[in-house]
Amino acid sequence: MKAHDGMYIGGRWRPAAAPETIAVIDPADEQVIAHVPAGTAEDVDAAVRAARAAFPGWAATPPAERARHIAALRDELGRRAEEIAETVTAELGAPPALALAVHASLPVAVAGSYAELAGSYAFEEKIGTSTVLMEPVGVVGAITPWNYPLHQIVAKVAPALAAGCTVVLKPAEDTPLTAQLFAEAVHEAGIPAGVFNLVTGLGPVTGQALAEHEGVDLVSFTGSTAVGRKIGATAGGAIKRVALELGGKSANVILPSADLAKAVNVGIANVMSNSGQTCSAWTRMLVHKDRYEEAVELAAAAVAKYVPGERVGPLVNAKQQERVRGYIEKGVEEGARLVAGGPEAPLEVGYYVSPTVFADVTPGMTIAQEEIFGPVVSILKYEDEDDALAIANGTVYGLAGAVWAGDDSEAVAFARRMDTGQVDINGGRFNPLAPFGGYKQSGVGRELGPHGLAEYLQTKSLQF
Ligand code: TXE
Repeated sequence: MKAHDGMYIGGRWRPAAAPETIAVIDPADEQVIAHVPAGTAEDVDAAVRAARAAFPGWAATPPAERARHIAALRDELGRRAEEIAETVTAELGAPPALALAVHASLPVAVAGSYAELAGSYAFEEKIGTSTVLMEPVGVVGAITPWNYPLHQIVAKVAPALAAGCTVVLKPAEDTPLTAQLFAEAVHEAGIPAGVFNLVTGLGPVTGQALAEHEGVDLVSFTGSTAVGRKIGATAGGAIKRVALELGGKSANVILPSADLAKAVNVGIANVMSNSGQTCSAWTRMLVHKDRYEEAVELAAAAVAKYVPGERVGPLVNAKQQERVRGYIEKGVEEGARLVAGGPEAPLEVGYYVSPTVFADVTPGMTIAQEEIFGPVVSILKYEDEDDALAIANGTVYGLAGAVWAGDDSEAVAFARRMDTGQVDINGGRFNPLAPFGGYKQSGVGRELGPHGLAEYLQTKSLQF
């Protein structure tokens, strides 16, 4: 697979400071497909300097012109959709249809939304006798995960650029090729040198150097809660702005009046998509006791359609495969009833995990509390609405969720009581303008839409 052997810094591909490389592996066949440079603190420093140098010019560029640049980037990403999809399939293992329909397309929609917002956002407002200016925070250090390689990048870079910030990106070590394609698109779009910079490398080396760099004004991180906590502490110590998008354990609450078959089928599809490697996945299905067995049967039938190697891809790497299989073993050990799947790998080659459904899961079990990040659904039973709410809110996370009921207003009444950042009502629909982010330990700050743009701004009041 095509790969750059340098870093994209200051508008060109430059040799890395050290000769070490990272092997990129296709998780479907475990073969090495490329190598990219393993960045050091020296590379990070060069990238941050380039971003700092470009900041005054980009911040002073009129928003309408920044909008034109982001529109050019959107067009470039759209033009490269097939190449992007193939790359995501190669390094993440996403089935080709999903790679094209979601991994390559979603970022085009998000970039498009920021091309519009950059031009229409009120960067200045009157409050009483004062004028309040919304100014870019400065240099952004973006650290992204591998689960939606391009979406995670665009969800940070597009709003940062719209706000007038410049960026240094450290993408996940599992999926650096998509990040290199993104850098090529930035270049082709004619975005000025230094506004966007890319340093590939390992989390504890390159990522940490970026988070700690004193030339970075804001760190935007998406990944595990453990690393997020560390980055939050570092940023807090330096009085640096931070945005954290972390894990989830979202509840899919099916109220008694809901269309059960639809709620269960969509619920299973939601978790199976991307092999369960989605932070907002509805991994806990909550069903009323009177309809419980019916729901379990529907879930078992629904999951049978998700065949590993066809509709369901592998997990991203061997570590994640082991981790998810470990959770499945834990579920069995703690007494949950396995109704589909199990810990055995379904295919001999590739980091596959069997699509798995557990019934008789109780709220205190490990599989009902911790983020599994694989194709595993836990079905829990509730007595009444208050019990359902206590279960839904009873984890340290609060990222997303769903409520199904006979009508939207009943579902909305329940959703208002949920401690979570996003709730899909009777199925929901993706809206690139709606804020996305966590309550509780699911994170700090919001991505997407105007709320996502506001993360990259600081305010100045002019007093008259
Ligand atoms: O995440 P890491 P991992 C969750 C999910 C998954 C678990 C582990 O539960 O099973 O995390 O995944 C960089 N300083 N999510 O190990 O390590 C790293 O290089 C600075 C949820 O892959 O958090 C990568 O770019 N950066 C999730 C990014 O952090 C560091 C998406 C994420 O990797 C670093 C992914 C350090 N010390 C995993 N250590 C979501 N919220 O969508 C690592 N990194």
